[in-house]
Amino acid sequence: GKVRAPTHIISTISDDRGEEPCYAGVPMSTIIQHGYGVGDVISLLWFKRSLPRYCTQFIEICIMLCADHGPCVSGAHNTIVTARAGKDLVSSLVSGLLTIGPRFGGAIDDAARYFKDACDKGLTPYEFVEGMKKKGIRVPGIGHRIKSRDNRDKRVQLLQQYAHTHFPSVKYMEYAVQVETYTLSKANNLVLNVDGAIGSLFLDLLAGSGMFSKQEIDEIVEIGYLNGLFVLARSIGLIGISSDGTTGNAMDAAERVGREAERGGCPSVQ
Ligand code: Q5B
Repeated sequence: GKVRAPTHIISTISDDRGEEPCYAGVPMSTIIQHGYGVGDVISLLWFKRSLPRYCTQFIEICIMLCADHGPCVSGAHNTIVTARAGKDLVSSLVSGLLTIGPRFGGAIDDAARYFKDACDKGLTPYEFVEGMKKKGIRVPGIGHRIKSRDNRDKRVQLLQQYAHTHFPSVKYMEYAVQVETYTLSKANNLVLNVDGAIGSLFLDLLAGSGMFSKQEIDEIVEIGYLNGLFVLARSIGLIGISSDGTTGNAMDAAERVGREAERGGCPSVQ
């Protein structure tokens, strides 16, 4: 058969030089024979190691819970507009993905960074939150447009329940909850949001699994992998609405009316 041109790039993650591709040294056939899931594949390709099942299941839960959140959020809005304008799936998808950032879905890495720094330094929630305010920085992982003290985010509760049952320690998540208790004393919607829950719990996963050295944890938090969980997850929902968007079905009428009412009006995408 054809021989591939020699590569100029060496990957320490994927290797297709043998009979079958390997992910971090694990052959495809092993992945299938052992019944690995997408969480196992992510742990091999992003973290270059096999993680315990409770960790890979946590990764899968994050992806399932963040796959979609209705048509009113920035990403869905852009994807629907682009699809309705007649663009192809990839264009519609990326137009939505490009809205992911510090205010929408892309606060996981910063939540992990700031919660870790504050918790490791032993700052009280008051010291942490007021210190952030002085610097003019919103606390990443705190606040939501429609979720509040009386309308909790089910995703956050499900992640917390899973971690309480399966994680050896939830030290960082408990710190984030203490921060939330303080921010809720300032405003009703300053809840721990899904980005903050994932960011703090991923710190607990990294610290508690025994699979990462302290230096590796610092590197992972510094480099910033974790927003990738939201990007990957939300791509699932955006692909769904971009395929449906051309026919206009993406804006489910009941959901649109419901969220318009909750938000006091949202952009109408027809
Ligand atoms: N204030 C999320 O803002 C939002 C504060 C705060 C201190 C805070 C805001 C924020 C940090 C970033 C973050 C992830 C933009 C959110 C997500 C995925 C999603 C989305 C969905 C999905 C909401 C009003 C007043 C102002 C602010 C103060 C607000 N947040 N102070 N720390 N963190 N959070 N992002 O409601 O005195 O009037 O100037 O940036 O974690 O994206 O479903 O929608 O799955 O798709 O628009 O769940 O909280 O409020 O910006 O008008 O602020 O509250 O300083 O005070 P809002 P704003 P003042 S999860």
